[in-house]
Amino acid sequence: MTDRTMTVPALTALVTEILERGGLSPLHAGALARVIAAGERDACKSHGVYRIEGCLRTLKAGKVVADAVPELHADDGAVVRVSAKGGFSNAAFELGVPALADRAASLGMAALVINDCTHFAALWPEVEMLTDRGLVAMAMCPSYASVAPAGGTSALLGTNPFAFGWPRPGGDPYVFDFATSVVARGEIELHRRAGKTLPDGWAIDAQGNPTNDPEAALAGAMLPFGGHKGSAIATMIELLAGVMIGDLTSPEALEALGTTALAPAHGELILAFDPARFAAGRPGDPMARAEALFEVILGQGARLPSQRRFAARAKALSDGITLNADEMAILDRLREGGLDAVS
Ligand code: NDP
Ligand code: PYC
Repeated sequence: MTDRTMTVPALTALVTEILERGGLSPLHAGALARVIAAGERDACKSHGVYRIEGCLRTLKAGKVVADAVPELHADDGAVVRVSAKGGFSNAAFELGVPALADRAASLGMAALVINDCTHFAALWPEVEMLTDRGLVAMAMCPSYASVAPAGGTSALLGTNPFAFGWPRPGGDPYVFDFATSVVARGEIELHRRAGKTLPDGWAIDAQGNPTNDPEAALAGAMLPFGGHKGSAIATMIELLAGVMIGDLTSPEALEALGTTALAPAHGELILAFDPARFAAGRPGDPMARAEALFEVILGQGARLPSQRRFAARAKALSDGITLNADEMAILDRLREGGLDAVS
């Protein structure tokens, strides 16, 4: 088996085929394949093809509904709800976006609440779907207890991702998307697989002592980014995207799942704002003022978040995506063996 380069549509089709072979309905296989292929396209390895086996493992364990049909509940109000009915979050998000965008355009702001979903994905594809519609967006969700609160000794909070997007006329949006742990848990797993030690400050072991060993980190706890600040933001996400929307917090999600080897089930909260409505009557065009701010950031030699990702995207769209021999071997094994090939 050697490295292989393929187009984004070819990788999307291959991942769709693998997920359908594993038993996911075409609705879910397509939605998952789009975000997984986008992860590879944008060089976001922690949420690329490496996630396929975890999704199939979750399916094999009976912890996600393979053919769930998400249900939309929207009225004239600012809160749009989608029940994922125990399926993956991605199709539920795609179902909710038109109603969320419509409500945000007519009310100035709106929220999409997704309940009862299994969530494994990066959030930037979601905020980008909203910036593509001219909206400012935020997305957040719990995960499962795997991060110690600042000053604490054991896993309680999730790696709780938070993403923000601001549309930029004629260009890529301003987007950031990060775990509220020092890194995503996927990075620890990728270090373990590569036999690499962890940098200082990423994790503690099961006894609460600092560790550089990925195995000990997975058995212990990750640390929040920025000490007490990341810890507080992660806690806010437990409150807003867990407690407030009547869904599971990260410790509850871990208790329900019983393991961190599968994708967790909980809810997600997405907020959308129409910037023109917020700025109405005030001096200055918000889009132009934002551009001026970005220019000063870049003028200092700093880079904007997602710039690396957009550069990787441009390259992948012109040259294709290259997967290494190990990644291709996993894809071939899963395509041939379906759920029987899931380790
Ligand atoms: P990273 O630390 O890799 O990146 C965080 C953000 O910071 C990105 O937007 C990145 O842009 C930006 N960035 C990085 N370096 C710089 C820099 N020097 N200057 C300006 N911006 C910079 O992300 P994480 O490891 O924390 O998270 C990775 C992914 O994992 C996220 O997409 C997140 O949604 C996902 N995740 C999902 C979870 C879930 O439960 N579903 C849980 C936890 C994480 P760029 O990409 O261009 O480098
Ligand atoms: O990378 O931390 C992570 C993660 C948890 C659930 C999905 N991704």
